[in-house]
Amino acid sequence: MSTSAHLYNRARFIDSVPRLDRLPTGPGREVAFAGRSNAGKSSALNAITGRRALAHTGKTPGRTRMINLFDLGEGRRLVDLPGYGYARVDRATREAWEALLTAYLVERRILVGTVLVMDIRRGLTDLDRRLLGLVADGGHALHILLTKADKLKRGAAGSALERTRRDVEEAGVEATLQLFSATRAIGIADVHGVLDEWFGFPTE
Ligand SMILES: Nc1nc2c(ncn2[C@@H]2O[C@H](COP(=O)(O)OP(=O)(O)OP(=O)(O)O)[C@@H](O)[C@H]2O)c(=O)[nH]1
Ligand SMILES: [Mg+2]
Repeated sequence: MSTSAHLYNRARFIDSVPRLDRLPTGPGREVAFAGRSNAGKSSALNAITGRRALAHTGKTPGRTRMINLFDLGEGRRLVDLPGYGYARVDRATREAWEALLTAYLVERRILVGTVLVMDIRRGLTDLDRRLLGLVADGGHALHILLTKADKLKRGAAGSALERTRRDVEEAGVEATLQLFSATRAIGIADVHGVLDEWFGFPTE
């Protein structure tokens, strides 16, 4: 357990919004979770907050279609963004989710950092690269979770981490990276440390 685990455990669902103009107004700090559909964003949020049923997860990709907001108090929020790249919906729907996600990342003024969630067994896809570009252009801090690390042996997981680190560097983007698993609770204290800084929670 990290010392700040209790701060994330207080997370409470606020709202699901289909449009940016429905987001809460006023001062605050938001940290967004983005990534391919089915990468494990909602599961990561549940593991980070220690709340198993906070964000809806599922076997069917495309579970998260709106912007879901979770309150940590004092205007601090965790944000579950719709996944991108899900092929099995019609094009108009997919484009609408991707437009919502893009608009959030580009326009949200109180966004303090983005967590890109990637399935460790897949490399960076074109859409991931587009997202890296968006985040870099916006000047936001970026942290990458290589999740489902439980699916690989330790050596293979380490190689995947190094490969992704190189790819991100070659894309000219600054980011921190780590191994993660929602099911085995790997890397939770590390991600708490990153979020603590972004949210301005006291660290020792
Ligand atoms: N083995 C393993 N499976 C995981 C892990 N995280 C998520 N999964 C599984 O991956 C699937 C997708 O997880 P979600 O958390 O719903 O993924 P998501 O990125 O929120 O998906 P969308 O909302 O559709 O974009 C589910 O079947 C999860 O149980 C993990 O760390 N390890
Ligand atoms: Mg989801």
